[in-house]
Amino acid sequence: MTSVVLTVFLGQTGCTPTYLSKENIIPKPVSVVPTGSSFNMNDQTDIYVQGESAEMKQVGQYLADKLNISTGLGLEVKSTIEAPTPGNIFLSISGDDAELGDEGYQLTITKESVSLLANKPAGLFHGIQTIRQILPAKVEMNSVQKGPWKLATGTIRDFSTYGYRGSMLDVARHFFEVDELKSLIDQMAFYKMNVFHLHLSDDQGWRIEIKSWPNLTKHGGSTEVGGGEGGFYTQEQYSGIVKYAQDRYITIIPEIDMPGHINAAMASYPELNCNGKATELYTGIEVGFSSFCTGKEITYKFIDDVIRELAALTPGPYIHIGGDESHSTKIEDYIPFVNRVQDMVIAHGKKVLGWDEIALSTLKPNTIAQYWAKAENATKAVAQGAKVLMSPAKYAYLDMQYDSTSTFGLHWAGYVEVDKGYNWDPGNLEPEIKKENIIGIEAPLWSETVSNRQEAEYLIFPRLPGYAEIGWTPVELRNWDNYKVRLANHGERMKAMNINFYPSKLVPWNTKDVK
Ligand code: IFG
Repeated sequence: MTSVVLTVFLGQTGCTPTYLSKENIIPKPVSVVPTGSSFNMNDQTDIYVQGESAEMKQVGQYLADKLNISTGLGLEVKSTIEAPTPGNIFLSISGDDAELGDEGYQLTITKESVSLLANKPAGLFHGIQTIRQILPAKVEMNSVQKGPWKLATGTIRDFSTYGYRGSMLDVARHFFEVDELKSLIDQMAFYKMNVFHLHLSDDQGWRIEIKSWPNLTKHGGSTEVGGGEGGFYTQEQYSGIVKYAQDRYITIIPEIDMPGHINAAMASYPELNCNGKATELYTGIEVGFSSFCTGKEITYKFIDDVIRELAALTPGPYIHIGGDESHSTKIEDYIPFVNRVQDMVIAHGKKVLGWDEIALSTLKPNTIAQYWAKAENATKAVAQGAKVLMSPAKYAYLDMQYDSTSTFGLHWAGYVEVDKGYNWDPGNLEPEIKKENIIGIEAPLWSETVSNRQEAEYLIFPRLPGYAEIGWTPVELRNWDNYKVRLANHGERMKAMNINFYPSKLVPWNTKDVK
């Protein structure tokens, strides 16, 4: 009787610790077992990491940095061999919890301690995002906020459904500065996403320095859609972006789109053109008018130089070769071109990703087809034994308008409101594409209609957390009515993170300000 009374009493006074199962975690964890009490972080709390490795200390420091700004508690990171004294946070690695895989974690919170356990540091990093999300939203503010800083007690066991959970930013149509990319990387990390695909070249711009072909950025990077000044990443800047992402367990996949979407290169080097004349720079938004001269050997020398330099800047396993909308390349030229370019990427030690049209060629064993428009292409890829990356434009294209009134975006694939972006299952979308054929999901943002972080965020949020959940959470645990309430409670977190999200009318936002 006493315990019931106690619970009721606490409930009435409002000091009942929030129940772990009532927290608004996105992606939804696989299992949450609440125990109904709370752990109170205070200025005696520190973060202990198991062992002396630099990576463990770096993960611990990431958590400390995320918490110290807003709590002012001055959490320090310390090394230890065994569990620390009560009142602290403990990050440790175990090798024998197979179900968690490389990215999963177990978070155990009692009144006395917070313990985060994983097989790999990546799992600890993902568990840290969950810790952030079960603290009050004001923890994301970038100035000291009043406490208390309570964590509801219980155990969370969590791991991902798909290994590839990504987003893409088209930095070719409009150029985005390094700090804008880093901001998006931070936001993706918060939702446990682990791949960031950069669309680095297109008709309107070439955005990555290639030392053996300097005019690509000098001339080809000098403009953008609408005629603005464009821009590009030096190899040093690009390596900085790769490291920033890697420190957040996010893999960068660079894309050089070919043989179409290649006007920026054709404008930069006359010798690449069949007629020996450079094309004009292009600042419109038409597609399909450009093509490599697939019959000239210099084309393959060029491509090999580009892939060699890009591979040296890419610790990740993939280089994306594009292959989409090659309407100005004859199919009898397209197929051998894609076959040959796959071999070049592999020769430089990388695996190939390409848009679904590449399935018209002979896919090499590890090549992945990115399904965006034609299911029959993706089905051809599956028939060749290839894996498919799911980016169906009518559900996952972040540049699709929310509805006919929304400010930015296009609508050639239809309108994608927040519920439509969430309410689909990659493994049951196309009859021929089964879950076992799917490597994961990616939500691309094409930038014809957006040119800076605020405009991009209007399209990316609040849809991105939904794609993160589709990639992470088992489909049996997902439903829109439950998700929209959790998303609504992320409104104050996105505000605290200064994210310019679209306030969809389909989400019951808790409009109270962050406090
Ligand atoms: N399709 C083109 C993109 C971009 C997009 C805008 C792909 C693979 C339409 N190719 O999507 O370059 O223009 O929604």
